[in-house]
Amino acid sequence: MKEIEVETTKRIMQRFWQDFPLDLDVAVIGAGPSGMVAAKYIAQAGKKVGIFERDLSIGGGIWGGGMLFPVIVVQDDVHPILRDFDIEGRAAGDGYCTLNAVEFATKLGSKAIDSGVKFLNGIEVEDLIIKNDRVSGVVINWSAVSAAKLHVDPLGIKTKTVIDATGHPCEVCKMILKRRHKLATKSGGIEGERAMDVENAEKFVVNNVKEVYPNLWVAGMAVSAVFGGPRMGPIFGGMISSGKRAAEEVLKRLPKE
Ligand code: 48F
Repeated sequence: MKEIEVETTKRIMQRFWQDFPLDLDVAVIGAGPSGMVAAKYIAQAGKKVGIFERDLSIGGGIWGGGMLFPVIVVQDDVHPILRDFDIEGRAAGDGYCTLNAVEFATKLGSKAIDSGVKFLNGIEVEDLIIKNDRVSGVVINWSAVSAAKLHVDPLGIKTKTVIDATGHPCEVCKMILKRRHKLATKSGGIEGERAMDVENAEKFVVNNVKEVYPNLWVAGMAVSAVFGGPRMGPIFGGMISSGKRAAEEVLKRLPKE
């Protein structure tokens, strides 16, 4: 007779291992709005995509809306993206609409899953694998290990491309500098975010989606931090447009099957 306790353990281990990617086309770091949008469009094109998220929950900066009011504002021109994720915006008729933060976070996640994205939550990217001056993988560990300050060696995953969607801290780009390489920015380093200026910030995060180091792209708020754009607050049209642009650019560069 099967013992349910052991069966549960076995099934969790087996299923986790079945789904766990050792070799990705694209590793997206950060399951905020820009990362989830980028991941969905790339997976939809048939590529193998994993999102590594340090927290147990997806959504990044979405949940808190503006100052904990769980409402998000987007511009009307992102309706095509909202439709791809089945998200209902409430239009005001003046170029802007509001979204429920919970609906926004959960539908970005569920539609990305439906497109084939593997979410690897509770896992932190702590370093990069760099060979011949190109990123060729990510170094991962359980977030619980760093939270508990345990000395545990990480594991490595192979990937053709990495997207830094870690938001304001632009953590993946900082890893390039930590390993004494330069970024494709004016100074070769992180330019740092400027003061809030919503209109310019929204354009900046879309227009500056770039490959900042061979095989490393930046999307979302990390774009502003790395290239010196303004901050913006809880208006998210730029975030999802930046994710979509990152997907389009990365897809142009990935080998065709
Ligand atoms: O911050 P976040 O939501 O990034 P985003 O897509 O969106 C920014 C907006 O939320 C908001 C804004 C818009 O107006 O200003 O801030 O640019 O999501 C980033 C995610 O990355 C995770 C982090 O937990 C968060 O969920 N993250 C950060 N560093 C790592 C990481 C890491 N080293 N490994 C794994 N996950």
